Amino acid sequence: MKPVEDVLLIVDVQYDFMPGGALAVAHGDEVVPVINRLARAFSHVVLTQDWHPASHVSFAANHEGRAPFETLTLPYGEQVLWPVHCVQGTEGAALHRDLDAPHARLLVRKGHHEHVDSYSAFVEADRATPTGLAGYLREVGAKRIWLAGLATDYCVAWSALDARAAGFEANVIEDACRAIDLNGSLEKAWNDMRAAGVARVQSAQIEAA
Ligand code: VGL
Ligand code: ZN
Repeated sequence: MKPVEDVLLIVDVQYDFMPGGALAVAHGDEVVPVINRLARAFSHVVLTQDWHPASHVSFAANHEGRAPFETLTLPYGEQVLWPVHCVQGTEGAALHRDLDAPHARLLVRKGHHEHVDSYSAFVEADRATPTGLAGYLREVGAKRIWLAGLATDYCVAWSALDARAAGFEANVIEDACRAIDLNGSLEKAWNDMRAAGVARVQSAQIEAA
């Protein structure tokens, strides 16, 4: 790891994605100790936090007669309708208290626009509105992004694809992630990532510099 060029991006390690949470990811809590070990190998760590208003367009509850995990066509494309999750300021939106990365430099909150979702930490689901993360990473000289967190097939995958699109090397640390796996989404995510040149790595391969 080069302190400037390698950045660990820790995606959405929040209570609503943990077992028992509003949008529980199976075994989501198991990423925490793996990520804590990884965080010690990186001097440059960035966090993301899914951060929706209660009125958010991605919530099934905000569409009359619609149920969670159905899809809806929105002006920017197909949107999965989710259970209400990660509402700004709620306990469920908080980062897991055992996540141990006190040296993290930046926290990117995403999904805060009422009418647009954002799985990606880089560009919102309208594929036009940047979060500012690519600009930040370029400005500090980052070259390689290492991704961990939740969920493999949504926010991690979209972030990895957009990291590549923004010109960074992207590496998804598989055992530091867990998936939602809705209608084949996990297999599709790995296929899309492979096609885009995203590397699939394991945490044991990563050594501190
Ligand atoms: C996520 C679905 C909805 C994620 C966030 O963090 O992967 N998935 N919002
Ligand atoms: Zn969300």
